[in-house]
Amino acid sequence: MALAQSAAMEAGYPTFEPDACLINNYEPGTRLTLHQDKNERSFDHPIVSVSLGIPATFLFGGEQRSDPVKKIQLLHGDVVVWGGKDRLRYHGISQLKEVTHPVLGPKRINFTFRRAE
Ligand code: MD6
Ligand code: FE
Repeated sequence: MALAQSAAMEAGYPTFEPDACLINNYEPGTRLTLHQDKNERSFDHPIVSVSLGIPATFLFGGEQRSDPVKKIQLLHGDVVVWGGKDRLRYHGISQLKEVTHPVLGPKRINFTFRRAE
């Protein structure tokens, strides 16, 4: 929570008060297809994503699923914040490689902090 709030602060969202955290557990070979995070009541708050374990390629697209995507390598401990005009951009995770992390093993854990209510 403290990490999420300090990352949000640094990214320009000083009033972010998350009330939910989704935890995704990924194994090698799994992926997360392009999607928008739209289950929250308001899109005025950012999403803060914390990644642990094996590397992943984050796909950051546009407002349409068919828009081109930017590929961003996420390593253990990386934090991504998106909000404001970028809050509803399509995003996803490419298929994870068959690798092992020295602490977590063959696994990636992602936390996304949100304001759901
Ligand atoms: C990630 N996660 O794993 C990005 N979205 O880096 C997400 O985009 C996500 O983990 C909706 C629900 C859970 C998630
Ligand atoms: Fe998402």
